[in-house]
Amino acid sequence: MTAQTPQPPRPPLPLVPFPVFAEAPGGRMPLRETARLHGDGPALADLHDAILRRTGLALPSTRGAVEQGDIVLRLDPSVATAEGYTLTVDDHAEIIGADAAGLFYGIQTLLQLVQQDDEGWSLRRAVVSDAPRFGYRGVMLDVARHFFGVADVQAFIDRVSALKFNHLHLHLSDDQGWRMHIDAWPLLTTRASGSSANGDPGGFYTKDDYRAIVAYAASKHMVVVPEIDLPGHTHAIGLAYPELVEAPVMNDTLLAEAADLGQPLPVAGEPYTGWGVGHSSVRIREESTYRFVRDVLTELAELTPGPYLHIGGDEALGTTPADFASFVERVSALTVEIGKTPVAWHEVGAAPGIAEGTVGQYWGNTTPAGAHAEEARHFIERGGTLIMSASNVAYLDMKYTPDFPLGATWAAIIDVRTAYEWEPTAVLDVPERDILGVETPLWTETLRTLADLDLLLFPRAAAQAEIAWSPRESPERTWGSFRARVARFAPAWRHAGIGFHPSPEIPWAEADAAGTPASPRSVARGPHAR
Ligand code: TNX
Repeated sequence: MTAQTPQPPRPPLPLVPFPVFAEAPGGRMPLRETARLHGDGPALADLHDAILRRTGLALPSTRGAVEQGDIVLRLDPSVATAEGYTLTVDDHAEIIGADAAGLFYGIQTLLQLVQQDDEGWSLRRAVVSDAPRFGYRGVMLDVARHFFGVADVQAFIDRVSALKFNHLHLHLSDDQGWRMHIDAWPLLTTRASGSSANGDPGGFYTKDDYRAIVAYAASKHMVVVPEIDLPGHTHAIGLAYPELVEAPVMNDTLLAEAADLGQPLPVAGEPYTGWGVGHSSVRIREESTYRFVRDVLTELAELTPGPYLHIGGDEALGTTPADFASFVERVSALTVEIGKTPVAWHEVGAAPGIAEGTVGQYWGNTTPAGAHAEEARHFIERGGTLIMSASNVAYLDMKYTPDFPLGATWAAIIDVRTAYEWEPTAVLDVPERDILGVETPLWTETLRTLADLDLLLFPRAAAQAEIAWSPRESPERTWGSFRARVARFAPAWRHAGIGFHPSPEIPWAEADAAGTPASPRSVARGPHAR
């Protein structure tokens, strides 16, 4: 036997979310303009376009024999469970998807192996096999507090689908504005969509706009989950149809915050531009309200191929428990009747008779307060499941640091480490089978542009993606491993024009020195004040 010099452990491959299995044999496969792509369908076009965007190489496709340096895409349901794939990079690269989504995710992983050094572009050699932990991996975008047009939403989809998120929850209505055209109630868009938080201009989606978002999302294997927030968060409806809403009801927090922030209080029939919550409600005892809700949900369901309709239910602070229960019981049943699975914020679990199978979205703390845990568990008792969005770790509109220029602080200050170190099954101590998945919400009271969204999303959305996708027991599911891996995303993010927050918690510079030089076109955007 010859004595072996112990080798330092190789750093993990720079992959986020980290796969179920990923080995780095070391070395590289050059990526040259002579490489060819094998495969067909949308995955082939995705791969071609993504490599072009990242490297400038326009690789041709071929039906010929596989040669060194080529990239092969194929489907084989036996390689993994749903959305899974295998990937090897050796003298050629091969991705085998268990299904079309798996192929798409294999491509996203392959793109994370792209590097550039003195010898040009290459792929790190790798052996990967992978499939998600949770079937529901969501991101919520609040397009009500500030409106984001179709192009911005598509750019948002590009960003989060690359991290293997597969549900896009669109918060389409709130006190500050209504964002979805409804044929049966046309004044919603002519009278209730022009406003936003802070007095900024609003906007709305035509049905074609919404279809375009749904189709684009589907092309990136994302399901749109539309939300109409009811019975509260409905001040804007009153700008169009005053007979559907109650007069504003003030609460102490609203009054204190409005005074503190110098924001106006809600006035019936006028656009609400502050950030306060809990002051509005539709009229729960009027039949016309249910005609309205039925029309809106029916039209939305017709445009939505995914299984879910989110009916809101949060912060109905001016509504009695009995009225609230009767409303959400009726509306959850109506949603089922329309053929969709209702999703609702966890407060809806306070109603004894919510429709069976309703999915609850938990937004309380990782140490649940008051009745939150009980309300959330009631969804499970009614045959439903839970989406975990614990606000003190998963709310990406919270500031990274107390003095961060954008974002809120009410739930917590969420630095990158806090966003990374939480476990969805531990929050309410429920078994994994009762958890549909994880969602990271981005509320937009303080966010007006795609650049604002980027700053709050990156790098924390990468942390949430790993919680949603990677196995709990993986040796790389540690903060130390994550921060080293995510640091290596900086060049690709800069190249894609993503102005991430250069948090000092992440060793960006070391990763830059160790690997890929930044593209000359790139711009690092730091936090920016208005
Ligand atoms: C709470 S938690 C809300 C939203 C706000 C957000 C701001 C929950 C379901 N609702 O109405 O936009 O806080 O962080």
